Amino acid sequence: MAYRLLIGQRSYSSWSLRGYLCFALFDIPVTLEEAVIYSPDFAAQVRAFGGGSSVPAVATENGTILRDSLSIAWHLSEAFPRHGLLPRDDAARAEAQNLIAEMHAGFGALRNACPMNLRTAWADFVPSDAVMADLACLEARLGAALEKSGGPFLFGAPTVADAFYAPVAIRIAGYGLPVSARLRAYVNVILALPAIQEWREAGLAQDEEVSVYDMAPLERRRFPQQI
Ligand SMILES: N[C@@H](CCC(=O)N[C@@H](CS)C(=O)NCC(=O)O)C(=O)O
Repeated sequence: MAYRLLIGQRSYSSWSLRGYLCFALFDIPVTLEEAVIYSPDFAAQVRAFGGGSSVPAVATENGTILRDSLSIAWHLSEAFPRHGLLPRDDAARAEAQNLIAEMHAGFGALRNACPMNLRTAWADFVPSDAVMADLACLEARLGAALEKSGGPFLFGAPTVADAFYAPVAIRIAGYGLPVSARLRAYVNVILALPAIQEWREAGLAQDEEVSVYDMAPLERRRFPQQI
């Protein structure tokens, strides 16, 4: 089946990255098309693709449009039941679905305070109490999954849960957020994924800086390969 995936700038679009990883981590072929977030053409680009008002969006071979990262994940997990998008074990699959839903609906303080940025890291970021509360929740949720599975991914092998938490790992690395040794090891597993490295390289090569994501007066640092 030939899928088309509409994404925003790779350096910045965390939801696009989640959508992309739902294909890339499971070797599901997809053709990428690009829209430019914060450009005057963005709404028309998404409309021309057939999407809603945001990226990612997916067009299936028969023209069905999936206009949200969560519907992309559910569709692919049903269309490719043998590709391991969700854990096979019933309890693990239910917990993966919990984590995916919680990421999609929550962690607003962390997401707002620390926009994903694969072009640069920021020095001396001071997390607010609300961001620290999100980090504590991440420690509890991801820590429990990693302890149970033994890692290196949340449920042992990569699943959609890792696709959904990858941008959080990138934020932890980019803003130097304080995390446990267990979470740091998980962040490093995500940063080392070839799919993440290729995505980042492509973004560095072609994206222009978007001022909305500038965290000045924080100082820029080279984005780390590992933390
Ligand atoms: N609920 C959507 C959220 C997608 C989203 O907010 N995407 C951002 C880019 S990361 C976007 O398209 N922003 C531009 C806009 O909404 O105008 C999903 O999960 O796919």
